Amino acid sequence: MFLKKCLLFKRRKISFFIIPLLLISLIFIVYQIVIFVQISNENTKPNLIRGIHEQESRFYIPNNENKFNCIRSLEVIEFQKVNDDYCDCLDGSDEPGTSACPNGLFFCANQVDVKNFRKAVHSSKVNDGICDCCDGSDEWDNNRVLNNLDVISQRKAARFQVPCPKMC
Ligand SMILES: [Ca+2]
Ligand SMILES: [Ca+2]
Repeated sequence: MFLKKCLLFKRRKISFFIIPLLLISLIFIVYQIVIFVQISNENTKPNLIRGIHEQESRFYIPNNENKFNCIRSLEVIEFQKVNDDYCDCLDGSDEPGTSACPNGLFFCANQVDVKNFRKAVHSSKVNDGICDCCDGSDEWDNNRVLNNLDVISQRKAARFQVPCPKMC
């Protein structure tokens, strides 16, 4: 009888330590998995600069001297001048995400055309207050135009102003 009680007591004592230890281990393992998935996702995502086509992302990596080579006009500028809202390259390639260059193109973040290419809009349409990309990515600074139409008029015209509704 005494031996049986001793065994029962030992089992309770062991379970008293084992269950919290298992729970802590489980939480630790889940935490490690979450961290691993986050790191994996960050490494596989291309580091896209606003407004560029992903096929041109290889051009938007600073060289060893932290410079950017204009894609077609071949000037070399400081990499920090990319998307600084001032046109430095003759071809406009340093301003893919702003309206600074008159000859630039802005690629919508989540919209493709009928040929499954990312939709491009002229750089003059970036932040002009009118939603040209269905995801509103061309209006990233959310600047409203002065004379905002009511929503019904916008729907009738099938043209929307900032704030852009999700249309993708
Ligand atoms: Ca620039
Ligand atoms: Ca626009």
